[in-house]
Amino acid sequence: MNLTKVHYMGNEKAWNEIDVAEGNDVLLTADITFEELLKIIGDVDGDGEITASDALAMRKYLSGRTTAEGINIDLADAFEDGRINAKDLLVIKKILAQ
Ligand SMILES: [Ca+2]
Ligand SMILES: [Ca+2]
Repeated sequence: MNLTKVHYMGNEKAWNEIDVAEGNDVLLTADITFEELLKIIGDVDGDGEITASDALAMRKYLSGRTTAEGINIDLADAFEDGRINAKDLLVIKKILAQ
């Protein structure tokens, strides 16, 4: 198999979490380009959709159990006032309740 270019729909972090099975070693040396998942405001954990785990990640951040590096800080400002606080969690909860 002569696989040299791979286009992966996801970020590098997600790619690195994939276990490459035996015989697919070519994937380890291929030239990989990454396609970032759609950026959705409120997608705090950055998996491409808004779920209960985003509200959880937000709660952890607000309570100090997660640092800004642990979440997708650019997408956490759901209330869009430039600050990350309880209002953003409220917006995420409203989205989840829809
Ligand atoms: Ca998410
Ligand atoms: Ca905010």
